[in-house]
Amino acid sequence: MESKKEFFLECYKLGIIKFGRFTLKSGIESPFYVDLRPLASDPKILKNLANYLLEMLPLDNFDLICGVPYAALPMATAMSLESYIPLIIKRKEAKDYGTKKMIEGIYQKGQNCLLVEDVITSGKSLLETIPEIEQEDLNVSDIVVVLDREQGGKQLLESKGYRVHTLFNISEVCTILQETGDLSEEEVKRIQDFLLGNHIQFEEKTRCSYEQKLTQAQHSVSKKLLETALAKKSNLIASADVTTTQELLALADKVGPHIIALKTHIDIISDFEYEKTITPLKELAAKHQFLLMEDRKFADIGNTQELQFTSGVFKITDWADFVTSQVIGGFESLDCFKNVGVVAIIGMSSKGTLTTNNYREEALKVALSHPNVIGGVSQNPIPDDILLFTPGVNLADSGDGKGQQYNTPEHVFKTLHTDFIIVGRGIYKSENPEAAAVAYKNEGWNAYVKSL
Ligand code: S5P
Repeated sequence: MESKKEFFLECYKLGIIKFGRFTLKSGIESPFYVDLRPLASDPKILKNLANYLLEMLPLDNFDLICGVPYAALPMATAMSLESYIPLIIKRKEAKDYGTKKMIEGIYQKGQNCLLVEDVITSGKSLLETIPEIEQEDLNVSDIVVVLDREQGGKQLLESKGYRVHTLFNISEVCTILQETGDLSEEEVKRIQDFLLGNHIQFEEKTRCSYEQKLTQAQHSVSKKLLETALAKKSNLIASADVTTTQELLALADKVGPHIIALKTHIDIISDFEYEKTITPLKELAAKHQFLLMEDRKFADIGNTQELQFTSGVFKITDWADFVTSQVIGGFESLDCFKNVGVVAIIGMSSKGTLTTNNYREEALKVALSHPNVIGGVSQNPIPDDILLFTPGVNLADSGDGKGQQYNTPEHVFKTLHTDFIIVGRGIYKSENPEAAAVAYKNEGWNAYVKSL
């Protein structure tokens, strides 16, 4: 087996400890959160874990093994398989029919049972579990624990005469993760403070204002968007998902004064003709001072994206100020968007989207490093370096029955620190699209100001 430290790092990769700001069941705020259940989903790790735990123990002492439900059940099972010590199962609640037994399996009075627990904090839950086993005339002398949160549990149980064997404790975990660069000195200090029982202060993360973002903005399109937002006191992008040129132009003229950009899906316009559709649209954009955002969501290799961007009937390169693009084709696939800003699709708003945590993390790396990228579309916060665009905003509905999921402007500004909201049907399907645009503009602006 590898060293204990290497083994811990393998476990850590499964996401068993998270650092940040968490509210525990008790209402206390903790700088870390532990959940060891993912360990059971990696058979090799689970088997190694069982052997690490067994290695610490005087095995001849035990006739039985029992895990505290639920997280420790697979651990206890794996230990039983590795050691041939029989397993018994403790129920969480007694059956309300039949035998009313609390313990399932084969055992005899007077046998000694090893108790397995995933995490020990104050020790109180173990002190509730032990009597339930002892009640069946079984002896408990030893408890083996995977992670000690070092909040008094070990001492409490030892003071009652139990031996507690712990594989990892949070202090050594911090040391390992500081060595690997996963934790900063400041974070470790905060965790130590927390373990000493001190009330710790979390910094309130504040959002950057449009003015601050404007001073940092590198790309001319980011600057233009931020300047327009400040001038119009609007962070609204209307999504014009209409299917005729006439509807598109009528909507653009009505909502134009209240928005910072009009988002198109130009390939859904059935009577598209460059001269009849784009030329007047560009005039309206100039008249009402909004930008044109083509939501093409490119998702191919660089060469194909370049052709889709510059050729065909739509000639997006000639008129769009910025476009959306997936980053699935990798960094170089974004090189072709030379004269526009790119908004990278980081996370989608639809139910069951494949833009999971891992995907978003990788997508962000591409987005943050590419000079053409001005922002990202996401339903999660993203770093302040780029602008956050959030669709899936609607004041009246929570979904559309086709997978779309909606939030309110207030929610996205407060929790995501979004920069711009994208509203489609909330505006163009409204009986009075202009009034709806004004309502979303005001809601969005007030929510932004409140979030500062
Ligand atoms: O994750 C996303 C990304 C985008 S760009 N979810 C989205 O809904 N969109 C787009 O935003 C979508 O293609 C549509 O044009 C608009 C939302 O429209 P609504 O009618 O649901 O507000």
